[in-house]
Amino acid sequence: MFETLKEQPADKILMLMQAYKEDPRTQKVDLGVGVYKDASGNTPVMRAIKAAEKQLWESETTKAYTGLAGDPAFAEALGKLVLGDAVPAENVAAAATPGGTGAVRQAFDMIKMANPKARVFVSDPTWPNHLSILKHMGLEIVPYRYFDNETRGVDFVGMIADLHQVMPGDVVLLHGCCHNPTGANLNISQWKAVTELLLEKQGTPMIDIAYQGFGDGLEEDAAGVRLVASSVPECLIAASCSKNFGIYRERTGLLMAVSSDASAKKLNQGTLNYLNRQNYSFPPDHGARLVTMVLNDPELRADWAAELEEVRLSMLGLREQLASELQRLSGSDRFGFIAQHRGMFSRLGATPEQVEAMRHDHGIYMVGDSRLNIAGLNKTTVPILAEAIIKAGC
Ligand code: PLP
Ligand code: TYF
Repeated sequence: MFETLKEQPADKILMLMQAYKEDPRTQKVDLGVGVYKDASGNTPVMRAIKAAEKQLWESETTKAYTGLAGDPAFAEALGKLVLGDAVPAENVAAAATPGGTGAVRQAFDMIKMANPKARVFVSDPTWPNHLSILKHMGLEIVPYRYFDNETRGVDFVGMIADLHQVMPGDVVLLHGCCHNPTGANLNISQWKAVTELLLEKQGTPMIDIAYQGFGDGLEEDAAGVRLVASSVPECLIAASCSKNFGIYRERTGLLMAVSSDASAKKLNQGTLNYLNRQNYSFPPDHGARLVTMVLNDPELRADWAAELEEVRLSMLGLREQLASELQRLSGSDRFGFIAQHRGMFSRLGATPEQVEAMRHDHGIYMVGDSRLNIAGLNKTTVPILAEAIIKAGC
């Protein structure tokens, strides 16, 4: 029967990862997949995570099942990290999921259960997995303008104009911070304007937050999510711990369904539990447990926050170095946006031919849409990239 299956398109980011590995050149730079790398190209296990793992190994007495929504202590700790005091805990239903992707998938499933005709508004561009999962699930996708190719900032006028099409029962997917793939983000007054528009149009926000702490800081990066969650009658929040806890392969995420009064929590919680059970029963626990331990132990938490801050500042330093190197080589400020963008990614705005030329001539691997992972750089490779960008005619 399987001969009826069709070839499915591969993930371009993951394909690029493979192509990089297969490139025999020694002089090559991987700016593809969104994984943090230190100056020597390693993706370290964070100190607090290592310490928590050691403690866990010594203290864990059982690996019996947790609950369908995972350990409630994880939901509480991560919920608080994301939402702060923006909404009372009684209004938040939550379920642990396999990574942020799992949370995104469960969120779309919950939307489909509630309203199979929901249209999901997504930024143009967005993380390719958003589109691929929505397509797979048969939910209608409506792109909204987001990136201004001239300024490389947010096309806010276009975004607001497109979100005027939202109708009751529709969902608007927003990136909580550190927009993937562009690096261009809403400021807080723009978040306010979007929130007001969604209230007016009665659209439901869904926020995907996968890089809290990678942009302007742990609290700053959550400001938009908190504003939305405290203003609207209901919203969904998909949070990932892959990047900010460096536990990519542990598959740790949380889906939260926030409502404006506690009465909806029971129904939302039951739905999240149900959805987990349909897909994998109990979510993975190891990463979630480490995150809970780190967040609930003042010493581990302080060390984690300090290391995360080092990571954030190292990426900011690379952004500034790259922007100033490009200013020097081009004699213009047209690459200033690189220092303005936040998070791991920046979209350069190069053509696919220019991206290919940088790969062919200089061994520089970035995603075809000219997204580059800033964390793939170090002080030595920044000038190599800057020269390649200028030579490619960007
Ligand atoms: N959402 C966005 C926008 C992402 O960039 C990512 C990737 O890291 C995720 C969600 C989820 O990642 P993971 O499933 O590895 O937690
Ligand atoms: O955008 C990225 O590079 C990260 C990692 O199917 C990623 O979000 C990439 C592709 C994918 C899952 C995760």
